[in-house]
Amino acid sequence: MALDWAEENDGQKLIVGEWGVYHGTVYLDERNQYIRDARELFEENGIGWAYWSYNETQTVLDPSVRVAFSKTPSYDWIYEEILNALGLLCGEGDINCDNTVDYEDLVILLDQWLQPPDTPPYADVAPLPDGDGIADFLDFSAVGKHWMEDVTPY
Ligand SMILES: [Ca+2]
Ligand SMILES: [Ca+2]
Repeated sequence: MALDWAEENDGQKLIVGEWGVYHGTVYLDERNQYIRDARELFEENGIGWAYWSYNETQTVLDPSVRVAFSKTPSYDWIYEEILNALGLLCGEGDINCDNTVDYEDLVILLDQWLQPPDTPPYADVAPLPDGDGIADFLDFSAVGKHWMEDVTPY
């Protein structure tokens, strides 16, 4: 419905702000899957997103160790699995951040071949940590290095 509206209104851009999953009622694995599915759906449809929140009820932090609303947060509080589901922490060569390097990553790379990063997921994954502004043989090498492997960033 919203995508139809955007298309009918000169391709207006959409953004989903402050979305997330309440940690108090949903198991971590289910939260991660929902977050991954939603983020991928947004990105596949060119929809911007902003995950909510940093240190509150839908946090990316481990509620068993974090201090809510702390002014001195610790990296040790972070659920790296959630950052991975958000596409913010991917294994080497895993362009679409689904923890596997396979044909889907190769298709994305070929679609963006010799182009700068434009639309996520970005094929410019090499050199680590943030790429070099173009999808080329360095990125192909990262995909080839882990071809058909399961990769996780943690
Ligand atoms: Ca992948
Ligand atoms: Ca690159």
